[in-house]
Amino acid sequence: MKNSPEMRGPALSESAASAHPLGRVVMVMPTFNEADNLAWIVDRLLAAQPGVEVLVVDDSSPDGTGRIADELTDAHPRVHVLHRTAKGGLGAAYLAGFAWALQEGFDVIGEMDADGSHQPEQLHRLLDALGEADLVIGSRWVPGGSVVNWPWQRELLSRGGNLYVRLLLGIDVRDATAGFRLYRRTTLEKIRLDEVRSTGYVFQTDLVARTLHAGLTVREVPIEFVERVRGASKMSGQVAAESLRRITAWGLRDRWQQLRGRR
Ligand SMILES: Nc1nc2c(ncn2[C@@H]2O[C@H](COP(=O)(O)OP(=O)(O)O)[C@@H](O)[C@H]2O)c(=O)[nH]1
Ligand SMILES: [Mg+2]
Repeated sequence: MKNSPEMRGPALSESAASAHPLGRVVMVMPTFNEADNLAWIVDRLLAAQPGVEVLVVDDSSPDGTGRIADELTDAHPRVHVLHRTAKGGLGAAYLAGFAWALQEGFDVIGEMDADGSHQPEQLHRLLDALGEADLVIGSRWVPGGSVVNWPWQRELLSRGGNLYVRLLLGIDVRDATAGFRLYRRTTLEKIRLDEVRSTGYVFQTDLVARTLHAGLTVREVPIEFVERVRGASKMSGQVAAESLRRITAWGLRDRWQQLRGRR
């Protein structure tokens, strides 16, 4: 069945205009079962960044997250929501959110989790860096970056995953899997989003690689990533398997093209 989104929220003309020199900014926030976190994180974001708007992309969460998002849109003109009909993965949710944001004319389109891991109070670090970049990543693995409350297995998975990405794809990004980001609208227009097939968390790596391949500039700024205290992670074996499969395939394709280019 097609996962057709349904929109709710005030008309954009009623929305507060962004005061940011880069133009209108929207943070796309995918949610699946984040009822205990959503209002808390959205309120923090609205307080930390007056002018920035929020698009919640909810995949019909059974715990009522979508209803909470509706209440937030009714209460705040800067909050919008896109309801999808089934859980389709993080990447699919972002693609739907980006399509909406591009159509609505936003100049800066961001990503952040709804579980509190990405702190709205640190978003200014990313905004400040976007003046000299086409994509800014809030990074755990550059000097000054950190992770709070991760078990060693999870840290190993993230560090190991990033090392694998760097080795196979040959890209010099320390935290290619991170999901606290800002894209210029022009970046998303250049990287052929219609060709993206990644549905899960590998979407993040996919988009960094596409940005670099397009000759655009990626900057990493340090952030403190705080592991969620409420609700459960949606990371799964299936999500990890898609990452491994796609990154390996991209790496092999690149090497093959290199070899053919040498002949
Ligand atoms: N709409 C949507 N959101 C998702 C999906 N999977 C994860 N998310 C959201 O993506 C963000 C990151 O997921 P999380 O479970 O915290 O991953 P972790 O931080 O890697 O453990 C959270 O806001 C989740 O609610 C999905 O399939 N659809
Ligand atoms: Mg999380």
